[in-house]
Amino acid sequence: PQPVYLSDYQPPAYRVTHTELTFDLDPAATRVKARLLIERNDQADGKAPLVLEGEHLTLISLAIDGTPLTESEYRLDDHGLEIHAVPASFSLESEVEIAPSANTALEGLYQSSGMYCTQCEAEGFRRITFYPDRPDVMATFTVTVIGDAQREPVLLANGNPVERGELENGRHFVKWDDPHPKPCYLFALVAGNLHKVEDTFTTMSGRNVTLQIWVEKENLDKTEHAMASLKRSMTWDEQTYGREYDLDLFMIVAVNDFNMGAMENKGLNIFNSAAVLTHPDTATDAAFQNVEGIVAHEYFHNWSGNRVTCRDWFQLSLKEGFTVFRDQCFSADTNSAPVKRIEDVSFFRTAQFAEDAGPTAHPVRPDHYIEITNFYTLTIYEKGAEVVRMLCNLVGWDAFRRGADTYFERFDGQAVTIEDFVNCMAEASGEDLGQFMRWYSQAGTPEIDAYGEYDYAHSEYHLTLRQRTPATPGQTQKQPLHIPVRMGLVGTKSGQDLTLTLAGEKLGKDAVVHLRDDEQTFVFTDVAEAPVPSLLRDFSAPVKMHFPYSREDLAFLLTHDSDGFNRWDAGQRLAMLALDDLIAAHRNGVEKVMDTRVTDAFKTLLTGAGASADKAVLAEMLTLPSEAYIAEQQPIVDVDAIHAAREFVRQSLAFALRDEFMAVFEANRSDEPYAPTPEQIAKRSLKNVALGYLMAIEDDQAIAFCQEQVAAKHNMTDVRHALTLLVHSDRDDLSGPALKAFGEKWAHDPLVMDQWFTIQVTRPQPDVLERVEFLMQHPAFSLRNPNKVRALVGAFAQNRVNFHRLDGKGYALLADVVIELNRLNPEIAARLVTPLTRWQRFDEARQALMRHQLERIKQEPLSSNVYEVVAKALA
Ligand code: B3K
Ligand code: ZN
Repeated sequence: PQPVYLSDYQPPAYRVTHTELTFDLDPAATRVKARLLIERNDQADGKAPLVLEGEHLTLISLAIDGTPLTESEYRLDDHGLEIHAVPASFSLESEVEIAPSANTALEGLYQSSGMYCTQCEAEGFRRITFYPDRPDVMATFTVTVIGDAQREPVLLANGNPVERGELENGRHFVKWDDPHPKPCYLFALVAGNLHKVEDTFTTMSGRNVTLQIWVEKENLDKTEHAMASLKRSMTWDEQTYGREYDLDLFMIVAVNDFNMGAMENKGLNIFNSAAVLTHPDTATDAAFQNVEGIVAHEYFHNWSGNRVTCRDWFQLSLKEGFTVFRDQCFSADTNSAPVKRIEDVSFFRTAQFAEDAGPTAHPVRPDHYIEITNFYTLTIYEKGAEVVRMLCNLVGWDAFRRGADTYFERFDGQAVTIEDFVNCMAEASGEDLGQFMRWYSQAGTPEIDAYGEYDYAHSEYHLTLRQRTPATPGQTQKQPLHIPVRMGLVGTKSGQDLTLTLAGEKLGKDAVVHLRDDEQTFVFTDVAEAPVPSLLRDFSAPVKMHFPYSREDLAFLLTHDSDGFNRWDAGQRLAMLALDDLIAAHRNGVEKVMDTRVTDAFKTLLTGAGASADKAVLAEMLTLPSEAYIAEQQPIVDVDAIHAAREFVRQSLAFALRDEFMAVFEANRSDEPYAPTPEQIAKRSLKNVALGYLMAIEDDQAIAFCQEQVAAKHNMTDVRHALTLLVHSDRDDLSGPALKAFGEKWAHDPLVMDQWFTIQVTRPQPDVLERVEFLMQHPAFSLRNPNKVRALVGAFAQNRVNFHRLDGKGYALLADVVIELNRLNPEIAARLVTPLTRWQRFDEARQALMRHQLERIKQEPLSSNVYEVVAKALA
C-alpha cells in the first residue's frame, strides 16, 4: 500500500451540487441508485476525467444525462471508476448492488442485530455508491429508503422526512431531504425495528426542535440520561459559543456493533449503544459521564465539523481537537471542573505520551498516511484538544470566542484547513501565532527541564526553562515550540502565592510565562520569601515538566498550592518518588521500605485539612498513579517490579491507615436513590477508593462490605466496584459464586456482559490467560462485535502482569486475534495490535517475544490498516 501526502493535495476538478439516492434494502443484495448533479470547477482542465471512489460495489448500470455509458468510456477497478470525458455540467446516474449482511468491517452500510446502519467517516461512503469520497465535495442530499414494512418499520436518513408511502409486496418507503450541503462522510441511513423516546428543545431564537433517541425495545428505559445530556449540550453551545441547532429534527440511534463511540452524521447521530444507554442498575458513574461527554461531542460537531468541515483528512484535528476541547469544557462546566481536568490529564499523560513515544508517533496534523482510519488517535483528538486549549489560554477567552465566531461565519458551508482556524484566532487577538503552528507539524512530547534559584540578597527568584523534543520516526530535528507555562511561586513561610513581578511588570499571583527559545531564564523580582515554584498549572501545555523537587517541596505543594490540579500532581509526584525507590528495591532483591512521607500525606488528606476538600478531588488525590502511568516514567518497563511496588504502597497505606480509610468509607455510604449528580458521584468514588485500600489487605470487614455491596444491587457503580475488588483479591471462594451469579443475572444484557468480561481478565492472578481463552468461547462473546473484543481481548492486553507473561503466551494470544480480525474488521484489528507495537519499552526477552508476534502477523495477507501499524512497529 502507498502513502497519501498532504503536499499532494489538489482541489477537486468536479463538484457535486446535489445527490439523490434510492436504497432498496436487502441483506445480501441491496440496490443503491444514485443521481448526482455534477459541475466542473472553474479552475479545472476541461479534459479532466471524473474520478469516483468505489469499493466492494457491483456495478449494475451507469449513464450520463440518461445515456448509458459503454465500457470504453470508463475504467473500473477495485478502488473506483474513472470516466474519461464528461461535460461541464451533467447528471450521472448509477446503480450498484451491495451486501450489508456480509459487511463485517462495519464501514459503509452494514447490519447490526438485524438492523441496517451506516458508518461513512472517513472513507466508508465509497462502499455504498460510486462517489467523489472526499470531504471537500459538499452536496445537498435527497434520500429514499425502501424496506420491508414488517422487518424495517422505521426508515431513517439525514435531514427531514418529506414523503412516505406503501409499495407492493409489503414494502414501504420514506424520503428524506437534507438542505445543508455536506460531504458524503456525514451521510447516514438506519432501518429496522426501532422504538423512540421523544422530547423537544426550543432554540435561542425560539424554534422548536424534535429530539428523538431510537433504540431496540428493551432499551427504552435507558435513554433518559442521554436525552438530558443532549438538551444540556444544546443549551451550552448556545450560551458558550452562540451556536444554534439548524434542523427541525435531531436523532440519535443506538447500535450494538460499532467501531468507535459514535458518529456525528448530520441530524442523525449514530451511537455505539455503550455510548448512549444508561440505567442505574446497568451503567457505572463513569459510563454515565462518558455518555454525557459523547452526546455533547457529537452534538457540538454540528458546527465544529459539519457546518464547517475539513478540506482533507490531514486536517482531521481541525474538527476533532476543537470538538474534544468543546466537550471537555462542557463536562467541566457541568460537573467538577478540577476532577474533569485531572481525569483528562492523567489519561493523556498515560496514553498519548505513550503514543508520542512509540513507532506510530505523528503530528497533530500528519503529513502522510497509508490508512486514514489509523489516524483517529489520541494525538489527533486529545493532543489536538490540548493545542486548542493552549490557543484559548494564549489569546484569552474573549478573543477566542470572537475568533470562533469569525471561523463559523466566514467558513460556513466550506471545507477548510487548520490555518483557517488559527488565522481567525490570530486576527481576533492580534497575537503572532506563527511559532505556535509548530504544535501542529511536530510530533513527540516536549520535555522541559526547569531549575530555580532563590537569591536572598536581592529577593529574586531565577527560573530557567530548557525545552527539548525527542526525535520521532521521520522527524529527527525538532524546533523550539511556543509553550505557555502557567505558574505561581508559593512562599515557604506564608504558604501563599507570592505576587509575580517579571521585568518590572506585576503579573499577579498566577501568570503565564512564554517559553519560545531552547532555553530562557525568567527573573522574578520582589520575591519576599523563598518559594517553591508551582509549574504548568492546570497542565497548561502537553509537555513533561521536570523540576528537582524534594519530597518536602512536594508535601508542601500538596497542601498549599492554590491550583487544585497541581496539588493533585504534587501528590502524584511524591508517590512516584516512593514508587521509584520501591521498584529499584524489588529489582535488586532488597527489602521494601515504605516512605513515611507518603503515609503522612495520605493521613493529612484523610483526616486533616484535606478531608474537607471536594470529595471527588480527594478521591483522585488518594489514587496512586496507575501501573501504565508508572511504566511511562521508567526507562525500561519492568511490569512485575511496578506491580509489586504499587501493591506494596497500597498495602502499607492500608495497614497504617486502616481506621482512617474505614471512617471515610462509613461516612460516605448512602441509601439515597441513585442519581448521576456530581455530589453523589464524588461520594461514591471516595467511598470506593477507601474500600479498595481496605481490600488490598483483605480486611475481613472490607470483604463483608464488598459482599454486601455486590448483593445490595443498589447501582452498578457500587456493584461493579465491589465485585471487581473481590475478583481481584485472592478470595476465589467468594468471588467465584458472585461472578457466576452476576453472569447469569445479566446474560441478556450485552453492555453488562462486557463489564463481566473485563472484571475477570483484568485481575492480577496468573490464571487470566486461560480464562481469556475460555471466555472467548462463551456464548456472549463474538469477534464480530467490537465492544466484546475491547472488553475481553483489549482489556486483557491492558493487564500488565498477565499480558506480558514471560512465556510470551499473552502476546501470542493477541496476535492470533489480530490475525483473525484482520480479515473481519481491519479497523479494530489495527487498534488491537497497539500494545505489541510498544516493544521497545521492555526488556530484551520481552522485546524478542513481541517482535516475533509482529513478524508473524506481517507474514499474513494484511489489510492496509494492520499493515501500516505493523510495518511502522518493525521499521
Ligand atoms: N467523527 C467520528 C469518527 C469516526 C471514524 C471512524 N473510522 C467520531 C467522533 O469523533 O465524533
Ligand atoms: Zn469527533
